[in-house]
Amino acid sequence: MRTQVAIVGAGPAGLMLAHLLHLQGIESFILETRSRASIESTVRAGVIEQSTVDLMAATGVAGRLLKEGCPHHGIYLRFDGKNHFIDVFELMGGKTVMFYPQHEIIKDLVAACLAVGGDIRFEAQNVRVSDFDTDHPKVQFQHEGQEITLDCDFIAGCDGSQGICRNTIPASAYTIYDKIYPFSWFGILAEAPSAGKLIYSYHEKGFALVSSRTPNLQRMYFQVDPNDSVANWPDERIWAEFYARLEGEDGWTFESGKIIKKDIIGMRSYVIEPMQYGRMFLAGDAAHIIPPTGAKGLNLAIADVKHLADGLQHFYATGNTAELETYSSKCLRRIWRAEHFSWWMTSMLHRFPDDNKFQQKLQLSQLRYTASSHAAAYSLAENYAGFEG
Ligand code: RFL
Ligand code: PHB
Repeated sequence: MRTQVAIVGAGPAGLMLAHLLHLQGIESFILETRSRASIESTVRAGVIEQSTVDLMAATGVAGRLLKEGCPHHGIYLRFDGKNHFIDVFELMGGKTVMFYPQHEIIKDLVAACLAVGGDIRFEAQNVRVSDFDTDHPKVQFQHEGQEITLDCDFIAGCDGSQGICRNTIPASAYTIYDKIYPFSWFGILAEAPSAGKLIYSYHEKGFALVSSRTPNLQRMYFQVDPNDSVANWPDERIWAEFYARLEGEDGWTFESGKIIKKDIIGMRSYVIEPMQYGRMFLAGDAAHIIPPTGAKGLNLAIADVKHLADGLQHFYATGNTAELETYSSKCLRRIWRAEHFSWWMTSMLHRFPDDNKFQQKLQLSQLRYTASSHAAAYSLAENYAGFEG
């Protein structure tokens, strides 16, 4: 079999790349290890930047997002027993973020791809990439009991943080920059009326986050020890922890409900440089991981594949690889800004095991400054809404 661009992974990066390439008349083929039902139901991101919304709208896949997504004018920082609003919409002159679940984006992009005859092989097994240091890369895999070899011009490694593409690049060809944080997030999905607010809470018992998915589905997180396990947290203990960390003098409160999902999410920063080797390009979580405090991962994945699609389009129009050669450096500017912002938010809002009272005073001072200074609030808003350059 043969295609122009073989895409490994049907996450936001792989699916959006296939969509952008299709619009340029470039053929692609997606391989995905999981089933369609599984990728269309896995709960992950929720906060979508304006630039992602705009790109989806400009390329005709934002119909449901614009109808069902929920624009958020800003975020609340909760400390000193009160909510402090950072009005992202006002500060950014109308630019803001939208709430729309990642798995709904996946559904929209899978549907768009299949509607134009795109090829997605779900439940592909034993996926291997090779020969990307030549002009004739290959992807081999098994599908429905058959061994298949796919010849292509380029490979896009969009296979997420646990994928195989990154690990096939010779170790001498890249540098890894990483950081592991000394805590994880305990996440829940609960059938409870949404608080209608996105609240990042700093508390002496540790960080908590109130988010939502739909008007009747609340997504919430709190910081736990990285060695903690879901089994240690019966529902009553979870709600008691949320109420303790979100208490305040302002009377703000939220409703508990039936918990339908619990998970523990590691907190890590990770960047590989460069994000390309020969004719293989890494995009999204395959190339970088961001702690979710900044709500950036999906948005970066979409920004990466826009650059990649532009480079490929230039190549197919001119036969020249100049644009493709700048892929990595173009992506990395935005990635490092997001890495810094997510690290900054994480550092300001979490309890660190080795923190002393001095550190905690600094965190509180930073929070008070951010909530009361126009310049500091503007900086948070600019990064939260998505800073491109
Ligand atoms: P994905 O989504 O992991 O997709 C990779 C796909 O590749 C498949 N795969 C393979 N396929 C073929 N062969 C192989 N060998 C393969 N190995 C893996 C996988 O099955 C999968 O389908 O990566 P992608 O496309 O780069 O997208 C990245 C985003 O998913 C991720 O950055 C976001 O979810 C991060 N994130 C958030 N990002 C935001 O922009 N806004 C948010 O509000 C936000 N909240 C979050 C988040 C991530 C979270 N977790 C769970 C880490 C909240 C959380 C809790
Ligand atoms: C979410 O809704 O899952 C969410 C929101 C904001 C974040 C991270 C995750 O910073």
